[in-house]
Amino acid sequence: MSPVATAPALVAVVRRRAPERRLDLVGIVPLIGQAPHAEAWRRWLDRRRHGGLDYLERTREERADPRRRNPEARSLLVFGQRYTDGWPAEERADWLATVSRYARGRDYHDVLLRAVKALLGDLRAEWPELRAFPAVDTGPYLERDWAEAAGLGFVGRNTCLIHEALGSGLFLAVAPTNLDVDDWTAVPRPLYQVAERPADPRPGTDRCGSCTRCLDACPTGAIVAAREVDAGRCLSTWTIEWQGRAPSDERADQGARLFGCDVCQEVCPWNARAARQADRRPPPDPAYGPLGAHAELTLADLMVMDAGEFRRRFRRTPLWRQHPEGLRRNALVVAANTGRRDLRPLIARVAEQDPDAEVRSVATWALAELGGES
Ligand code: B12
Ligand code: SF4
Ligand code: SF4
Repeated sequence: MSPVATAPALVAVVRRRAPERRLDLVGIVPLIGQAPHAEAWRRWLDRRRHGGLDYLERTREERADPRRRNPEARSLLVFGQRYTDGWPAEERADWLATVSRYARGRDYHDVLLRAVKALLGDLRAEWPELRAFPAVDTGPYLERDWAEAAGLGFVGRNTCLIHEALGSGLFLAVAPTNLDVDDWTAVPRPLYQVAERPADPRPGTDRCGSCTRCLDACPTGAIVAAREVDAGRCLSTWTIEWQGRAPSDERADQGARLFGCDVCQEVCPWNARAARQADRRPPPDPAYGPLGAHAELTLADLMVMDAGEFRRRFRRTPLWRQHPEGLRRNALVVAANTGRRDLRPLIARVAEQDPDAEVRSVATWALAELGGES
């Protein structure tokens, strides 16, 4: 039997509990069809935009329609949690400045999932038959598409989910559930938000307006069209997802990006606006702030970090998604691209002694970029 909530009862529990759970956005949609942009998703795969991320292709139809994986689901809860409030100017000068802002603290898979499970526990206290299957990132769901449908924000031309007050520095999670609502028309979109949005002077218009800053600024031209990223060209894929190889012709485009890329969010006016108004609301969960232990490290340490040290340092952080070889390779590319001639003796040693052939080859390239052996 599916539990049935009234809209006011659902709103009451969510609005009372979400702030305690440090969730910034919560929404719900009835699960009565495919994801709203399922066709755009299929087209994206057909155009081979997934950059070798084969797990996406393998779950093609499950992602298009969550009822395939969860036949008993009646609704989909969607959650958002800030990791930064807008995009305040970069103050760091150490290696962490080369790491995307989402990845400087604790692993969001753990932090957000814990918060979501806690809120689901709150809901279960009210509707004991509630069954829910929460997923952060790794489930076969088009999280941005559902977040937009549930009223958490809009999908910008950079493909990010943007909340009009909070910007796009948000993680998302979803949970298919067996919860039904007696009157879906009475459900507010979203159920809860930590910050009110500005009144929209032009309802119904494309929130990006005539802006194309993200498309113009992307270092690799990965935003091939509005709301279409070619993952194979995205620096986020190169630096986080691709373990063995680094595209040799385009290493210079990586610039000073060690892990992930924030350019298409840094230039977004919605994030500048969010940063200006950040003092009007509670700060993001401190779990996403830079970890103290990271301060002990330097770029040079990363170039020679072995698997044991990598595990000790990064096990519960987003950097764990890479392999130690991938991180060493990225550190070498950053050293070359930022003109770190002081690191040439160390890079020469890596070129000779690193156990990984790809890392040795990138080190040789980096030495050449830096003006030969010292
Ligand atoms: C694969 C993946 C990537 C790939 C591909 C990204 C991409 N744009 O497709 C790579 C490795 C490049 C990547 C990079 C990043 N990612 Co990522 N990624 C994912 C993952 C696992 C799947 C995304 C996916 O299905 N892509 C396929 C495309 C087709 O889908 P989509 O981008 O979601 O697009 C949908 C919407 O655009 C929607 N849509 C809505 N309105 C409209 C209107 C029109 C006209 C159209 C055509 C489409 C459309 O339709 C599309 C299909 O449903 C999700 C988690 C998840 N399970 O959803 C995280 C996720 C999208 N990533 C996230 C993050 C944080 C990032 C990075 C910022 C990390 C970084 N700093 O390096 C970058 C951002 C780069 C970018 N501009 O997208 C967050 C996004 C949060 C947010 N506020 O949007 C997610 C949701 C993870 C999470 N749980 O928080 N990512
Ligand atoms: S994350 Fe960087 S490389 Fe990827 S689309 Fe955005 S700006 Fe381009
Ligand atoms: S930079 Fe401009 S076009 Fe890109 S997502 Fe932001 S508002 Fe939209």
